[in-house]
Amino acid sequence: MVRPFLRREHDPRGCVALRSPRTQKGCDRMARNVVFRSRLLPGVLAFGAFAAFAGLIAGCGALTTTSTATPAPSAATQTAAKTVHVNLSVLNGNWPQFTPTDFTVSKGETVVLTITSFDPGTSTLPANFAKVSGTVGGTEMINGTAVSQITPNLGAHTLTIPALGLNVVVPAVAVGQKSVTVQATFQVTKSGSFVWQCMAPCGTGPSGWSGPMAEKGYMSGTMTVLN
Ligand SMILES: [Cu+2]
Repeated sequence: MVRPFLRREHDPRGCVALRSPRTQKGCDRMARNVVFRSRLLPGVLAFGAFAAFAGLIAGCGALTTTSTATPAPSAATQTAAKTVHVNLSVLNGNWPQFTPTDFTVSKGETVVLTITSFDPGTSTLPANFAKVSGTVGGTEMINGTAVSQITPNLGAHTLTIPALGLNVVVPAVAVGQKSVTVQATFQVTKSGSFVWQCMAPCGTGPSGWSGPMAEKGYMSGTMTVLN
């Protein structure tokens, strides 16, 4: 296969005919180069074909891996990560007192707020603060029963954040009971510092707005919402 190729290219132009030692040496070198190229070329082509085929296989492999490597998180995981529980108590000392009064949640979370009150004292609620607002479904659970409002004169306290339209109502502990449990669920969609206040006149003085209603750490506090 090589020889006809050599003869056709070089012999008619005089390599064989001119045969001086110098030209013969050049002819021999040209012949070797042609032989080398003619042997090398099929190898190069074969390797190129192999590389292209291997690249194709690798490409297919990469494509398959990409399509299956990022599974979406399940809805259950997302919900679990966003729910947070906040537990407060209302103590019945000389002055009624929420504890703690300050708490922190994060923006985007669903807050399950549980308030356990030990206070049997009643404080008649202003009518608009006897209604639950700003919670999921506009209700709260009182001892396991969903309610949207209470009878104003059975109230004791509220946890009210005017800036968020949130009003959670805490009734007085019923006669014969040790405590009452209120559970309210709400979502926080804004970050920042939100002051809450009890809107029942549960303090001292003629208006009920002195004493614990006027001093920090009893009937008001701060909900911090981290971004
Ligand atoms: Cu109060």
